[in-house]
Amino acid sequence: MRSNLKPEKTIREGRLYDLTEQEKKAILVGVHFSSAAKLECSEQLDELESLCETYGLVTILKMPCPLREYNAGLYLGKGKVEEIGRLVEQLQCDIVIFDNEISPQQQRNLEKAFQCTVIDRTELILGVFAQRARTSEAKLQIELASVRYQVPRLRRLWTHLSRQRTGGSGGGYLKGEGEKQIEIDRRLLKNQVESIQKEIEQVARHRETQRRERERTGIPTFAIIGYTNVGKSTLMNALTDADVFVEDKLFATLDTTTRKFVLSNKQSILLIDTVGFIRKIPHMLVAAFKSTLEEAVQADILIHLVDASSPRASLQIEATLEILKELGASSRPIVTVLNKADQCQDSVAMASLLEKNPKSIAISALQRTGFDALLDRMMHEIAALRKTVRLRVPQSHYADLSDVLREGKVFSREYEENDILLEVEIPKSLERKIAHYLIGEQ
Ligand SMILES: Nc1nc2c(ncn2[C@@H]2O[C@H](COP(=O)(O)OP(=O)(O)OP(=O)(O)O)[C@@H](O)[C@H]2O)c(=O)[nH]1
Ligand SMILES: [Mg+2]
Repeated sequence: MRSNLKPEKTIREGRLYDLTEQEKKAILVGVHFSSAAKLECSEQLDELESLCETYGLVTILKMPCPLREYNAGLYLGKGKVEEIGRLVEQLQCDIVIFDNEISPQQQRNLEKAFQCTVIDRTELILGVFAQRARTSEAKLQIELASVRYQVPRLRRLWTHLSRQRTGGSGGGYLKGEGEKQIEIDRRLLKNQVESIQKEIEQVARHRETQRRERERTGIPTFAIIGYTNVGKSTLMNALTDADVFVEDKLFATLDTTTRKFVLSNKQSILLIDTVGFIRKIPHMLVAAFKSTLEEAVQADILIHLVDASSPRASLQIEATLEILKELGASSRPIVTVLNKADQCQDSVAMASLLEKNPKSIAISALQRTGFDALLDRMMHEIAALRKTVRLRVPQSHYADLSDVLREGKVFSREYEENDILLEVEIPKSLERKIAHYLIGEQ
């Protein structure tokens, strides 16, 4: 077995087990249940290849395999497993990556059959995140996700160690040592999960305070969300001086960045750059990044950025909307923005995207075109966030409304005995503050 699985080497360190520099050739395997689904399977393998490239693995072969019957032990049919085993040998590959999720048991059996490391898409995504996490919060989040991922797989890591120790000469360890170790390790991991969770909660509390603070000021917030690598950070940089890291690889951004921006009508807004989404995002990642993602989806308005030049644009839109639904954010106002218009060779594809997504706006974040239409639309969306209300406020309470008056636009002010009558346009986010004084609205 060429791979060297050691319990102390985990994805947490940003490397998939112990692959050395020369050992990084990968075979990618996807399955489809009908010949009609083969094209989609191949497209998904292209995305898996991008993930591999981001991680630093070289894809040698992509294999869309027809699957007639699910094999509980090996996932694929026996003949296919033998074929892949031979290819691993011939092509001197070090790792086989499955686009679909495989069970820890299947993983073990396949490693035995292929005589090399076998992982699935989830583990690769976790590896990519681990490698690219920069801030302490992102590091904590990925640590939590990978520890959760490791728990059911402990046996695999320890079986190897156990075999190694008992097999050699000079006594070694007793049979079953690995089993006992699994129990100890499971407990250790459980403690680890709890302590990381506590730290994350603390960060999340801080984030929540910041969010409340923003809500208090009533400045409208826009979150730029969308599939990974569509140009979210490029747009953020083009509109503000955020200087966010941009790269033509997946998951360049793992943290949210917020910047103030002033629209041409002098309206201040906050713009948030967010971590990108991906199809079949591992659940433990969504759970671990919940506080980061929540901050994004709780923005007043979502700018859903799409890479219109990608042949997979429609699938990516679907995947993004699906994740928004999971996060409970699909009812937020969404502005669909078709980016990379400069790179769209296929005008028919662009026209079809515009047709399928009515009211969407085409831009190039890189060449800064289409921005006027985008900014106009943003102003329009803000207007829809505001409403005009009539209030009766006792003079002694007038100071309570300082936020409302600062963020609102007062149309009329009349004095009546002890009260002040106001007609004022306010952000809907401040509605709670005026509820007590409301006498009418438009
Ligand atoms: N041609 C073209 N390329 C663009 C445009 N916008 C962004 N890009 C390129 O797309 C790649 C990804 O850009 P990012 O801004 O990092 O994308 P992102 O959505 O923030 O990606 P993640 O943070 O990884 O999710 C970079 O190579 C950008 O230069 C555009 O309008 N046209
Ligand atoms: Mg980014």
